Amino acid sequence: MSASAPPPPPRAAVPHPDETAYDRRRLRQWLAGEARADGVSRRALLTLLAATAGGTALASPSPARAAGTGERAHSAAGRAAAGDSDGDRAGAGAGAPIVKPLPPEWFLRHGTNAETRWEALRGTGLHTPNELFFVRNHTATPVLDAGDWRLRLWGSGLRGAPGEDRAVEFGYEELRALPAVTRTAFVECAGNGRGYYTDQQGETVSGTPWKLGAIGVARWRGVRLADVLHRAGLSPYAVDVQPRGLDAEYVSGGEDLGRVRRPLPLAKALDDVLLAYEMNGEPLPHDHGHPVRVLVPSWVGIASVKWVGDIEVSAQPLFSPWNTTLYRLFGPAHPADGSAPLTRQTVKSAFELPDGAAFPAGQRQVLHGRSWSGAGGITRVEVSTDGGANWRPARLHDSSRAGSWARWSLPWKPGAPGPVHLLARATDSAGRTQPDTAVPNTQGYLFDAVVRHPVTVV
Ligand SMILES: Nc1nc2c(c(=O)[nH]1)N[C@H]1C(S)=C(S)[C@@H](COP(=O)(O)O)O[C@H]1N2
Ligand SMILES: [Mo]
Repeated sequence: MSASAPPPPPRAAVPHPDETAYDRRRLRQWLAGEARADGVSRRALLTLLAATAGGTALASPSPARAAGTGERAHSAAGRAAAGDSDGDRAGAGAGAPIVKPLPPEWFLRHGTNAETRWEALRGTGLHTPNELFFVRNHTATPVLDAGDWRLRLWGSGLRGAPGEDRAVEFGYEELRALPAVTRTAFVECAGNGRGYYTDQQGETVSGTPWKLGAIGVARWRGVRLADVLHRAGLSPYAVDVQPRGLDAEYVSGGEDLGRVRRPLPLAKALDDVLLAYEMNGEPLPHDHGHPVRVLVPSWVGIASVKWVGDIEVSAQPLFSPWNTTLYRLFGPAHPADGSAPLTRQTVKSAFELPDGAAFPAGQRQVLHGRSWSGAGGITRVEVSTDGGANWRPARLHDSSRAGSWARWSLPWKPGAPGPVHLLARATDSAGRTQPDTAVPNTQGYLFDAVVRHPVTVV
């Protein structure tokens, strides 16, 4: 085995260029009074605008639609700089935030959230069993009845006479009667790996200090959002689609941000997004969005709104706290006033081992792990069993598949007793390789660096 070439220098986790351009256009439209931003302060939007080319020319903006609906006194931009928290406690609800059992040998607890332990995935297949799947709740799981559930589509992006109430409803059975599709996809929190910004890089970041367990891969079954939008009467003027959850309003730092909602550009909504009602062959479990959730393949988990109750289809661009002050990159390495909203996930790798796993010296082992990316399938994984000095290619057990992970393995005969770090470094079909260091951001999103996994040879 030989030392491989040094990995490429660290670079910012850059959002998709199309999304950057789209975001700028939307912000300029807001400035011209052509966009709605309920629940987002003018100040927060102006801060974002300052980063765009057109932003500087505009001293005295007057967003036509801000009054009445959205203009609450949020100091959201300031909060963004300080970093909002992925780990805030539930603002509402006295019961347990998560319904399913969370045995400590399977999960690490973080407030209203639960992270899957990687050692618990050893021996599981491509799909993460529902019982083991991580849970990320802004507040608490609402226990909903599919029989009472309705999905309401509404807004200026649906066809209808002016002044007419443009709204269409679907019941659960109506949705299930539409053509079904099945697809394997991960849901991964934008903050997955956040804890390593601190542990490996000494950065202070806000939010839940996830290790690498805020990801799961499932086989989702549901209907294409595109089919539902077309049935609802999509107008040629629609630009944004904003699903909203039925869970409680999210209160962060004393401010009520409203119910979880985040606009999707129409192009993505029409591409590969599902309204999922089954997960791994079972009705969607309560904690994962029962009866129906949005599933946005390859994008950050926040896009996959659980317990979806309504979808605004808008002819105007939309903003929410979840694509303005949250889920953008802030900090010195990023545009002065924040990146475009996060979309695709980064490349990561994890060993199916507990931290501090012990291996007998001189005994042949097989190390197992998985790698994944939001930009394509995994084409190559290299592993180092000596702290990064030497690298060997791992054997890939799954073919390269966008939106999923690839399992891999590598034989290892541990040498002399003592502590050692295991490292895995993946490359995806878009040519992205995990760097040694992730470019930090205040809220600790999109970690992508190689993780140094501590084990002991005994
Ligand atoms: N309604 C609603 N949808 C939501 C959330 C939430 O708190 N409420 N959390 C989001 C986030 S941040 C993530 S990472 C994923 C987590 O999905 P899971 O809990 O099924 O793993 O759901 C997303 N959808
Ligand atoms: Mo998340």
